[in-house]
Amino acid sequence: MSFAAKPRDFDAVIIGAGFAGICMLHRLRERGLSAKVFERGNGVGGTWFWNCYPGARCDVESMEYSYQFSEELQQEWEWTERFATQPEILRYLNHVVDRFDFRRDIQLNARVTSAAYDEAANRWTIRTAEGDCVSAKFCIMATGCLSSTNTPKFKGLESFAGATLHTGDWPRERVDFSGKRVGVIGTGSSGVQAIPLIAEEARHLFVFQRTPAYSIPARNHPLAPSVQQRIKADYADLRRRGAQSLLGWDARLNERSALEAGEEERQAEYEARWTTGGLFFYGAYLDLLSSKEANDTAAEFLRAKIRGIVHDPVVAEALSPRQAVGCKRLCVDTGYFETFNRRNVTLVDVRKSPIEEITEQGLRTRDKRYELDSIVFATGFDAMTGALMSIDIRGRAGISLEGKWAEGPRTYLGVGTAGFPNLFIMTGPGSPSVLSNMVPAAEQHANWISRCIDYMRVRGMERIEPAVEAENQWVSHVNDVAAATLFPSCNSWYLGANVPGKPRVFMPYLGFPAYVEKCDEVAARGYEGFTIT
Ligand code: NA7
Repeated sequence: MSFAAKPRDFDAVIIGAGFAGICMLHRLRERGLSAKVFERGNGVGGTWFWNCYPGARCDVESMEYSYQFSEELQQEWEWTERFATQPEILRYLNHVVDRFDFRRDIQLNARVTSAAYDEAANRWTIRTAEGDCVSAKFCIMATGCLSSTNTPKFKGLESFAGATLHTGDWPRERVDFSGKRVGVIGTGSSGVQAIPLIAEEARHLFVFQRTPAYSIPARNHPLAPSVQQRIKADYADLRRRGAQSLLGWDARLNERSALEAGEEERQAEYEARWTTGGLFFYGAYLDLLSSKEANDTAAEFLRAKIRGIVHDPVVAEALSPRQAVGCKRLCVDTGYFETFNRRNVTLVDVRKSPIEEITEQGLRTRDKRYELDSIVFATGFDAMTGALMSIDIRGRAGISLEGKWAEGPRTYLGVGTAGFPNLFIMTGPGSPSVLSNMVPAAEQHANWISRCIDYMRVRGMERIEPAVEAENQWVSHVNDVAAATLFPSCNSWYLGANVPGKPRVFMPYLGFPAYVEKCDEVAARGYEGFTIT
């Protein structure tokens, strides 16, 4: 049975063909529902399509950053490296789309501009900038958490005569920096990955840093077939360990407190994590993200590493973060701090001397002018809400999502929002999303949403939307969980603090296992907290 009525009507429209949209399509298709995916890029992949800057690489290990919905797929795909590069992830997603014949339901180069709910018809009307107009019973936002780029509105931005680039919207063709004077603004994960490679090519690289980043060496290496075979022999075990871990991937969490451990033991633990490389550092101690005193021990360890790598003590000091470790997303690098020992690299501390304007020739800080041929904005994203807000989403009685979320996003479980029936948000604010492993998080939502649709179909139900009280309680709970951690103590994109004027609200939910349990419980109780008719 299908809900569809006319050819341009679908059971569901999915907006976005990244990891989330693709597995959502799979789940709907296997139920025989009609679905259409709109994707603004001219390829699938979402954030992995757009972020093709030099050095772009996932910092969750490849074997865990992949789909679980098909055992055959899990078994047949061979990752080549411990941490996959952006091109390899894009190859993987294209393989998935072809292998399961998804492409025929995905319309590329289609930017959705509006989605409006018609109460009388109980249908959503979805329009694109290219002139498409379709209707659907369910509207599913798979628009991604990091897909709307943030370019600070510097004075004179338009006047620059050279090339401007953004890491999150990088040209498809190779950019050649050889012989060029390049400025990179921003030292978050994207800057940290791109800077070492741009430095190797550029005549001179100026790094404009506002907040120094903590970064752990990736220690990336080719993935030996024997290692893959061992994991594949019991893939479910790795997936189970991931699902049971706070962050949704197996961080090998040490259950001890950093403060219980003696100095020697702590140094050994941190050293072991540093040597292993990657985000395992998060798992060093249970209280790293909740106790400032515990966190200080890790911060000092990481600052000492920077002092040990960077030859010039003044530069090392400028590169040393003061915020809590992990408060802003921990970075993972290959040769980042070493890059500042190169003679063609200059660190510019724009916290001390802010960027005042972009000029025709380059950039001017309060104290100095820099002549540049290219400026790379590694300035991040309007995270978690930006892509949703770029679409005019209207619910019951024409209320706009933008209006409803003016003081910050409000959702129930990050998956629905009161006043917007039959609208599902994948990895939305209020769900673990960016504080977990995005691929299992997206799949968990695809599974939950599709089972919810099953529940409705079996019972002849037509509408689902969160009850306001349930939503209010959930928003408070998300904030309470965050308030018990060090996350609110710095200006991160988790809080929207990187975009001037954005409400300061902690958006993701910390705790993948607790979240999954809650979602399952809600479903088992007949979608408790939702009004379902
Ligand atoms: P991030 O982590 O938001 O980093 C953006 C960087 O740009 C960060 O260093 C910012 O400094 C800097 N920035 C932003 N605006 C300005 C202005 N106006 N002036 C100077 N510097 C600025 O984005 P990424 O793309 O690196 O990473 C996003 C996520 O992708 C990452 O966390 C992973 O999950 C994958 P600030 O820290 O705000 O002082």
